[in-house]
Amino acid sequence: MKRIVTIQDISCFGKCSLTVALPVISACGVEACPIPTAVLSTHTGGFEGFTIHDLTKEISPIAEHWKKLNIHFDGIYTGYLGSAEQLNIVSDFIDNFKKRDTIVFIDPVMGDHGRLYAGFDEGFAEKMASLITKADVIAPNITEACYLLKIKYRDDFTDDEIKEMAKKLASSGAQTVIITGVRRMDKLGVIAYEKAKDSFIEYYRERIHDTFHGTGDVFASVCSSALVKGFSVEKSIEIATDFVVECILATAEDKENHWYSVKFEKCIDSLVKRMF
Ligand code: PXL
Repeated sequence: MKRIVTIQDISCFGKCSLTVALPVISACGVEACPIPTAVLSTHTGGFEGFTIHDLTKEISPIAEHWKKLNIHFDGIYTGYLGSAEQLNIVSDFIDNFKKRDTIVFIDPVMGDHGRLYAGFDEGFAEKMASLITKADVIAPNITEACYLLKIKYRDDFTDDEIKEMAKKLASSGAQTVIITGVRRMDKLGVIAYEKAKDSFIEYYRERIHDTFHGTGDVFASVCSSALVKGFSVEKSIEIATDFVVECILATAEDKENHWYSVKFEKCIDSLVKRMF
């Protein structure tokens, strides 16, 4: 069985980061080992008065213990990281644990819809741009791609402009750049660039005119698991996008009560069927 270490926060209510990654990676048939970087009462996307307890100091001791145990990871998947210090520690973690057959998948979680999430700034984005040079695969949304490249965000980038962004990001390191959240009239999907093939992948599904938190984490959890299991980039993107759409469809009718994330639990059975 393949094994992924996933490094991100645990937001106890709100279904994102680790509360998505752990069940979804497991459903894909991949062993999931979490390193929680912070404990929050909820995610930061719409709840007032959330609590946060930083766990930066725990990361290196966990890594040192694992090093002594000689634990091997087929995948290193990082999500929401809260500080420049955490980016440095994660960079060291990659140096210590990346073997020739390890896929490093970095989701540079920083913002969406043209804005950074609470607590992030341009300085953090600059440091994230340096961390992604160590990735095999990165999966920024368009906002994050803009911050990584220091480009002004627009909501009307053409396909060619997005392809150019993907190619530029790949030139700094990652073999595969998957730009998520590409919106077209009635479609939503991804544009990806595979450096080794010098070719693009575009995959679209119907666009549901609602936005939900946590869908980036759902996408990254499925996509990283599929890649680690040996699915092609194209197939991994397809399975991950289809699953996100299914989760959104399963949630949309109850958006009032379930505005904080998607009901991915309702769709786990179909994910399992795709992954085995
Ligand atoms: O889904 C990304 C994410 C992860 N973790 C925390 C967040 C968010 C997005 O808002 O607030 C704490």
